[in-house]
Amino acid sequence: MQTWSSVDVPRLPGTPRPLRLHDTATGQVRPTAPGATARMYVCGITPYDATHLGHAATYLAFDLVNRVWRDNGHEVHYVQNVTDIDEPLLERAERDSDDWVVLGMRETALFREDMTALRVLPPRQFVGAVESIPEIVEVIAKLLADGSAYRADDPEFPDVYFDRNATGRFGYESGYDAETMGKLFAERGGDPDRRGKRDPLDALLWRVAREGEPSWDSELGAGRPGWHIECSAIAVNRLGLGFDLQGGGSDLIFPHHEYSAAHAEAVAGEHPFARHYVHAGMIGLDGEKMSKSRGNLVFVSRLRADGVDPGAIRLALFAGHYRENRPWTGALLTEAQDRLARWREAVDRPVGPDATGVAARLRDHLSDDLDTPKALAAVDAWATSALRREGTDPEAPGLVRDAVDALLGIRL
Ligand code: 5CA
Ligand code: ZN
Repeated sequence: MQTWSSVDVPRLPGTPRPLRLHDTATGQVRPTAPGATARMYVCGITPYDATHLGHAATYLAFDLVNRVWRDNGHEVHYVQNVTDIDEPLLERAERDSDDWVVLGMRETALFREDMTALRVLPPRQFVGAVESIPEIVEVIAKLLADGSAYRADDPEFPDVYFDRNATGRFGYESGYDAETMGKLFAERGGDPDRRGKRDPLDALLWRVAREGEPSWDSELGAGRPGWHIECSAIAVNRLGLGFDLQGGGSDLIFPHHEYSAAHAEAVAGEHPFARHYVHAGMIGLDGEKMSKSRGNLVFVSRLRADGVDPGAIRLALFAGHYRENRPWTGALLTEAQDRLARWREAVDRPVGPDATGVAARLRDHLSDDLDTPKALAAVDAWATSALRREGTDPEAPGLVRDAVDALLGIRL
């Protein structure tokens, strides 16, 4: 699939700080330790509706990871998928008498536009599930061949399932107990009651064709892939095993990232799938998680159409910590618009207080598990001082402009 267009990132003077991030698998904030090229996979959208502020918050968090790594001199090999075939997409197309292919293409195009407007650095590879079916089939065939997968005991629909105990490590990524796993598996696309499975928590790898459903011919028989194997195959085939970061919202901790990891580790006989599992909190609206299925959505494209500066959307979402579940409110946006105006006014001055400390504090806070509230406060302090006409450094406004651009992705 075509990715979106890139934006220039200014290089900053001074000393970058290596990035530490919270890792779900260990429950700790640990240093990331990428080589010359940092390797990141972030789960992409299921394109049946427009990008809402929850999606945006998640992609913006990983955009900060990308920016901090680049500041540290790493190349970033960033891969993102698009789940352009899955149950929710088919259901929405059916509901609206739409063609699922056209629906997916339309929403993916809008997503690219939203990401471009938000100045999110694009993935190097933006990969659809449909275009990846041959490579996904290859991985499933390997899992079947080595006994990590099996056919459901159902002569009519012998779907392929993953034996969740194939690696002997199942559960290490989420750390959830059996009860939580059972509940989340059922809630988030799993099929615990499906007849013919060996264990209720075994996950679907290949769904044999049903009448009226899209399917692809393959050595597994006609059918379509399950969800977790999609990300597992797309990630490992581009980044290799043991890549630096697997990311997404916290609703993907289980089952999605647990199984993606288990599938890949079972095929390779190696551990781990990713060295960090990083999860963004959920953005809510009116007391509930913002979600397409609930319909309580604020779309990025709607705000853009209303003339909201995408920089203000960034600031509104960065006002809270990425790992916290937090609500979207009108007040949050108004405060962000005020802050953006203040910062712009401050950097538009010909001189200001010395700004080397601002760049250093931005780096300190962002490298500490993306502490954006403190990073914003550091810029606030400089802007307040500049607007009080303190400082006479002619370099300062330009340095703040570059630091906010490079590290927060906001053009002042
Ligand atoms: N296609 C799959 C991942 S492979 C999927 O989850 N798609 S999605 O469109 O439902 O979500 C896209 C990304 O946005 C995921 O990382 C998801 O965790 C995140 N996300 C969804 N809702 C919210 C929310 N309310 N707040 C924060 N992030 C969210
Ligand atoms: Zn995924």
